[in-house]
Amino acid sequence: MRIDIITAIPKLLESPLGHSIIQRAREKRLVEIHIHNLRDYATNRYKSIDDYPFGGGAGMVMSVEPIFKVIGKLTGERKYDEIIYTTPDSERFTQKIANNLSLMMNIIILTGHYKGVDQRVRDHLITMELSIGDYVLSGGELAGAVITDAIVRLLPGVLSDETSALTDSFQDNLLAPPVYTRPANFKGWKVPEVLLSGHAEKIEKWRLEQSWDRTKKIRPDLLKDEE
Ligand code: 6GU
Repeated sequence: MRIDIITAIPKLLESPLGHSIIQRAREKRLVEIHIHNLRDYATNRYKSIDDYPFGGGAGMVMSVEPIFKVIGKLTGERKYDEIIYTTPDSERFTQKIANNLSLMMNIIILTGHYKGVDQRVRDHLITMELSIGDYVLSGGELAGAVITDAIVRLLPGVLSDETSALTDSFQDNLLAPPVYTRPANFKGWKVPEVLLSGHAEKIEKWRLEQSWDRTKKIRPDLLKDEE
């Protein structure tokens, strides 16, 4: 899979996508992640990528020209399955969407910044808009990193234990059960007896119960919408 990320602040994405599991996936060539600096595509002599909003109002608006230029260059090189724009006023990103995107060959993620992007970008260039939750970030860059991370860890071979992505919270609309490691007794804080029993069936049953109880208590909404 290939992911092209277009951003005004490349540094905000390079670090989160340059370490640990995602970095190893890149080194193993399981994914290609290319980060493009929008400023390199500025068309005027001031190298600006934003401007004042028509009609007045606070904040700057990301201009259509540089975005058109970089997306045009990329789509001229290969076909893209989705061209995504990160913005809080859009559909909520979920595990289901991550699963779907992880099956694609090539995607572009345009990360929003400033007061927003010229609406013509959204109308004519973007195929999908995603928000990562009901709160406002100072920019869409971190949202782009979150979405990329959630996709890449699902790609075959990225996680060492093939089943571990399948047992994540949300994959079956249940929160994950608690986990423990040594020591079995730390200052009197004991690990549940069943986990030390070696009885695989009982352990599985306990984990499922824990998942259910935690979901009912913390996220009952997940039990309702079986999407
Ligand atoms: Cl995608 N962008 C911004 N700026 N804030 C957000 C978001 C995106 N998703 C949740 N909050």
